[in-house]
Amino acid sequence: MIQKHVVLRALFGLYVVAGFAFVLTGTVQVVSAALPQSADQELELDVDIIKNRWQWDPDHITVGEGTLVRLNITNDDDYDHGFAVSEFGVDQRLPANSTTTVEFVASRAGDFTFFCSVYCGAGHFGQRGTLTVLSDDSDRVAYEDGITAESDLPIRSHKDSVERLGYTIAEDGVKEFELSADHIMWDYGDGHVIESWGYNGQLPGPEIRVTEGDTVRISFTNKLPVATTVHWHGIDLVNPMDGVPGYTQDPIEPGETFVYEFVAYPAGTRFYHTHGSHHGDEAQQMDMGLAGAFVVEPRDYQAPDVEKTWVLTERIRDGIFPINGAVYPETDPIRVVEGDRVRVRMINAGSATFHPMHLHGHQFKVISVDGNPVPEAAQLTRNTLPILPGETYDVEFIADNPGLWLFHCHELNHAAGGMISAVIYDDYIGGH
Ligand SMILES: [Cu+2]
Repeated sequence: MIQKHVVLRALFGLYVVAGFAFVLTGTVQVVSAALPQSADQELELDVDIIKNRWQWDPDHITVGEGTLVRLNITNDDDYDHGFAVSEFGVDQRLPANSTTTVEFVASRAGDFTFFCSVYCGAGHFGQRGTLTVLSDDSDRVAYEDGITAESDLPIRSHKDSVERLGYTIAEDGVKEFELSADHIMWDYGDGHVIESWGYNGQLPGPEIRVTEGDTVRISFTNKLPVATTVHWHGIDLVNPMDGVPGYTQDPIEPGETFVYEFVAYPAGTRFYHTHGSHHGDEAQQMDMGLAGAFVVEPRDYQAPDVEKTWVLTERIRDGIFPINGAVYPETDPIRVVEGDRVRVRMINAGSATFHPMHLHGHQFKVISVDGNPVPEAAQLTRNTLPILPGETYDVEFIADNPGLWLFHCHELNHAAGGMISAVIYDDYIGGH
């Protein structure tokens, strides 16, 4: 597991800049800009960039508020990176094959993203980590101390997941759902168990499926150690229910419940996902698992013979690209019989990368884009379809070529990271 926590809250007494001298040796550079007058704690930490993987190690650093943070960052890549934390005005180039020291004071509490600020290739946009700055007096300190040992969290996998979220019909006819965001350890099925945040304790969250025009009431409880929100992606709802922190609502604090109520419109493959506690942490919350499908069926819905919903997500720092919370070969295949009409609803709920989804042995028609039906004359016939973050596509094909056929992401690093499923014909005997 790459994710590590480094917690330091020791008191070092008054730190005075003038009292320090830095030794310059070899490729170590010292950045002395923006040194503080004083800080009551300090943390010196070695950070590595894992070679050719666009990952920080550690990728989660926890410090107390007011700490002078000194990071000795080693970049063994043959290309430059950068280290930036926008909120603290830190942006430092990290030249290739060298160690650079970056200093700043973590002057206020919260979760902050540190990221690569120099474009460096394929993994650039995923090269992120989290700096958690704990305020000394918050309840969160005690809470985080309690869960820093990751083994305290329940370990779950796609085998524990429910496919669809059940509901009750209230006296006023509204469909009522209970949703929570939970802190768990998630097993993607490849032996790696990763600290995650999931709706109702699973990745992705359970599919919510309703009929167009239904009024839905979703009682959401935040059981995370951080504030969050829920956004209903692609639904034309009333503005106060849109789930954007600081814009349509206050962030939902740990332990709080917020009730979302809206009319499900228009029909189509939509999804729900965190919008973070502010604009800066949405990506982190998404990639830790806070997304699920929201399918609105039209009133006259004619279900195909076989229907699948795939939520495509990413844990870039861990090299994991799951389908419905599992990596190949743990992913569920699509089981068909010859002649079936098969619909796959694909949702890219990752924060950064696109997925050219490719089906072997068949052509499919793209029947919906972002949930909205494509007129028949305009439906493209394809076998590979790129899906950008935030997009959804419904594709349909006729099972007319018996066999065992892969259906996978053709960004082959993603395939290697698990984004592979298959179409399997019942009774087919053959192959290797
Ligand atoms: Cu991909």
